[in-house]
Order: sequence, then structure tokens, then C-alpha cells
Amino acid sequence: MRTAIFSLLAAAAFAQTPRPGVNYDESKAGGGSLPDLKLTTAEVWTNKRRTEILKLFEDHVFGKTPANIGKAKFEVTATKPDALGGIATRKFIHISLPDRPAWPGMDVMLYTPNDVKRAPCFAGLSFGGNHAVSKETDIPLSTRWMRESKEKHIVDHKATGATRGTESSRWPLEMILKRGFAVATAYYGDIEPDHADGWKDGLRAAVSKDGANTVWKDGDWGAIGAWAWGLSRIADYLQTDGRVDGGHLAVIGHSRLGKTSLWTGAQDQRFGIVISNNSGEGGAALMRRDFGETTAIITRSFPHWFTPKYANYAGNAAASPIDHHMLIALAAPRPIYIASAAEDHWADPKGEFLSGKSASPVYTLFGKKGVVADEQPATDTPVGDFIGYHVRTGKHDVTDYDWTQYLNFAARHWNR
Ligand code: GTR
Repeated sequence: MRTAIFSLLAAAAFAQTPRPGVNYDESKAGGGSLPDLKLTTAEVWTNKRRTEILKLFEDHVFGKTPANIGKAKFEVTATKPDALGGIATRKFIHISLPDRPAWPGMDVMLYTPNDVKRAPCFAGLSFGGNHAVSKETDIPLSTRWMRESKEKHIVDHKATGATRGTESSRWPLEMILKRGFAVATAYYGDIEPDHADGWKDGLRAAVSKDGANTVWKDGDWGAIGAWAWGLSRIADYLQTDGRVDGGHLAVIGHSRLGKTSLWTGAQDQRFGIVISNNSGEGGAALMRRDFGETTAIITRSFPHWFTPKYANYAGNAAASPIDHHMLIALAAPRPIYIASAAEDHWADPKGEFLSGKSASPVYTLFGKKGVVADEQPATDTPVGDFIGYHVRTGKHDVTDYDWTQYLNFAARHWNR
């Protein structure tokens, strides 16, 4: 009893302590000298350099997506033509791998605007499941593993009715649909539960010859790679749906799912726009800055997100052949948007801006302009041409302000 009380008190004290040893001092931030993008011509970039950089990210950061996973199957399981008060059609699509029955599959929720014949579409994963993204109460509750939430909406890692709509502020469906865009989303835990052993019940074990006994080696994929694979299967489906303009797909994600969105867009060029919302370390932020979350911290807290080799750069980012401006560059020449939040120091807003700025020369090769601004812009002042950037007032989150910029960015690039 005494020990239990003591450890409760200790845990409470720990929770209130600011993360020790984390640098928030701009004068101590690194990142002055980054690996060279080695730019020559647009042609050499497209045919050679891009592939080399993609391989560096496979070898050192996210691991390689296996080539032999097999063909996915798509089944439309429900269609509601008058969703969201009649403005949209809502569909559920079950994606499975018939040759890999150990993977339980994923349920995509697709909203298409009823007044558009074929709508451009945003695709992104959620942290809480389809029933958390939308407020519509007839959406099946996820039955899969759930992350524990501080608000205690989630009990025993299973979703309850109390979690309906809890992520809806991050997915302003009406606003997106009324601008003429479709939205496709799925729960990231359908692909692979997000904890150290989650892969054993997810895609990675299901497609590995050693199953849950797999020993992950340098260059093997991590959870971010698995989630990114799921987004590409959503793209496969979207390109077959008559209500979606499959030539205009954007991939979007927040935080760890923003890292995922960047890695998806790097590998899958069918996504014509890539959006990173507060992706931070391992995403848009430069690892050499060592500001806020670092490579050492992230590979200690979340080793399962990456290929094992990424941990070699803990405390030694200078030894890494990549930095994250190169991940941004992998989107080129497609438009990419990087968003930060002013109070999200953990994700290093300035480091996110600087990686956009440092990737901008790739766009010059294509006669396009990147982030344009030399300095990080003032709060709530979006900048950029083919690399959009803003730092929004407030915390680590996705807000209507963020979505307004993404919708404007997509409308501008896709002439909507
Ligand atoms: C944090 C992690 C970040 C970010 C975030 C999130 O704990 O340190 O890298 O991914 O989680 O996904 O909400």
C-alpha cells in the first residue's frame, strides 16, 4: 500500500517536471550545416538523386516497405447517400489482404460532396478511429486496440460511445466538403497498434515470414512505414471510386501521423499534395537542431516507429547522412505544406520552417518557388508557393485555421 501510494506520488511529481535536459534555447540550437542535396538538373533529380535520397530514408530512418505484400482487396461495406445532413455521401470500405489473413484489415471512411461529380480528396489516418473523426452517431465503434487517453474516454484500450466525435475538431468535415473536397480516413491502429509490441498484432507481423517472432534489423520497416503503406492502399481504392478525382489526392497527417504523411508522400507520388501538421522530430523538423524533441528522445520513447538504425544517430545527428529537409525535398516538384504551432516547442516550429526553406532549391530546379520567405514568418501569416508554411497561434493540434490554409493551398494548386 505504502509503495503504491509512493509510486503514485512519484508519478505525479514526474508528470509535472518539465522534460529535463531538453533544449529550448535558440542560441544553443544546431543545424547550421546540413547534408548537401547535391542538386544539378531537374532531370538528374527525377531519375537519380531522388531515388538515392529515398533509399537513405529507407536505410537510416523509416526502413524499406516490403515489395511482396500482395494485392489488397476492397469491399464497399456500407453507403449512406445523405450523410452530414445531405451534403455528402458516406461510404465504408474494408481493405484486406487475402493472402495475409493474419492482418485484420482496415476500414476506410470516405465522405464525398454530393454537389461535385468527382472530388479531389484528402486522405489521412486518425488517432481515435472513424467514430471519433465524425460526429455522426451511426458509425460503428472501432473494436480494435485504442491508445489510452488522459481524459479517460478510453477504457481498457477499447473504444466506448464516449469517444464518438472526440477527434472531430481536427476533421472539420462540413467545411472540407462544402469547399468541394472529399475526405478519406482510417484508424491507424487498424494497420498496426501503436506500442512497442503492436506490430505483433498488425501488418508487419502478418506479412513477415517469421510473423510475431521477427527480429527487426537495420533497414527493416517500422510502424510509420506500415501506416504509410495503409495510406497508399487508400489511394489505390480512391483511384477506383467514381466519386473521387483520383488524379487529385492529398495526404495529410498530424504529429506522428504527420511524419507518416511525409513518408507516404515521399514513397507514393500519386499523392499530388503532401501536408505535414506539427510533425516535429522524425518529420519536418531538422534533427541537427537538437531543439525540443531530439533523435535520442524519440528513438528511446518510440523505437517501434523507425528502422533500428535510426537510433544510431541519438546524440549524434551530425553523423546521419540525412536531415529532414531531404524528406521535404522528396515531395518535389509536387506542392507540400508544412504547418507549425507557436506553442509547440517540442516539435521545433523553427526547425520545421528551416527544413522547408532548405528544401526550396529543389523547386528552383523545376522553375518553381518553394517557401519563398527567408525568415520564419510571423504567427498566423501563411507564406510559400510550392512549399506552403505557417506557424499558427496555439498548441500542438489541428484546427480550422490549419484546414483553411490546406484548403486554400489545394484550391490554388488544383485550380478549384
Ligand atoms: C509525442 C512525440 C512526438 C509526436 C507526438 C504525437 O509524444 O514525442 O514526436 O509524434 O507524440 O504524435 O502526438
